[in-house]
Amino acid sequence: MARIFSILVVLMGVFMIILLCLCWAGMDTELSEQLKALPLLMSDDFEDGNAQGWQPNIPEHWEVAEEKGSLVYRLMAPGPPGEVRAPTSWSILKDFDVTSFIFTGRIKCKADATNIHRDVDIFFHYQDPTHFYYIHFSAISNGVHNIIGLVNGRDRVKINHEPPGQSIARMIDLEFHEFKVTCNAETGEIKAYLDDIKTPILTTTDKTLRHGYLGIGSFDDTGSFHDIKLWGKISEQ
Ligand SMILES: [Ca+2]
Ligand SMILES: [Ca+2]
Repeated sequence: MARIFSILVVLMGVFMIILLCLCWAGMDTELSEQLKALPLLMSDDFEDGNAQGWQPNIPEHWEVAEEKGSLVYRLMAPGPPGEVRAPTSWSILKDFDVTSFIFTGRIKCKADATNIHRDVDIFFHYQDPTHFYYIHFSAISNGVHNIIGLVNGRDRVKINHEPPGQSIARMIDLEFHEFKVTCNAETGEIKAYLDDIKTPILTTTDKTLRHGYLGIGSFDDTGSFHDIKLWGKISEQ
C-alpha cells in the first residue's frame, strides 16, 4: 500500500512538472507572437544623407558620414555629465512613443579597444533626460558596465537579472555588432541581444516607466550606428 502511494506521489510530481513546462512554453510562444505582430514603424540606413526623425541631446555631436562606402549615423564626442549619474549622449526617435517594441540595428564603439569601460547604449522608454532605461553594451561586466540601467529621477540603477561580472560582454573591438532589444510592456519582460540574436545577454522584468521613445548613444564614449529598425505599439498616453 505504502509503495503504491509512493508511486502515485512520484507520478503526480512528474505530471505537475510536465504541466509547468507546457505552461511556460505556451507563455513564451505567446510573448514572441505578440512581439512578432508589431508593425514596422521606421527603418533608417542613413543613405539619404540626413538624420531626419532623430533628436540628439547635443546636435553638434552627431553627423551622418561615410564609413566603408556606406552612410552611417555617428556620435563624435561624449557629452558632459548631467544632473544625475547616467549616459551623457543620445539621439532619440522623436516620432514614436511606444509601449512594447522590437528595436534592431548595428552599432560600433569607437573608443580605444584597450579601454575595457568602452560602451555603446540603446535607450528605451525615454521620457525626459532623467527618466529612461538604457542597455549598456560594454567590454566588461560589473555593477555599472554591460547592464540594463534604469534612470528614474536619480543616479542610474542596474536592473538586469545577471549578477555583476556575469553578463556576457561583447563590445570589445572596433567592428559593427548586430543588436536587438525587445520589450513586452504588458509583462515587463525586457531582453537585449548582441551578435547572437537568438540568446539574450541581458534580461529583466520591470514596469517602472511603461512607455517612451527609443534612442541610441553612449554613456561617455563615441560610436557609429547603422540599419536601425523599430517595430512597436504606439503609446496611448
Ligand atoms: Ca548606410
Ligand atoms: Ca564608457
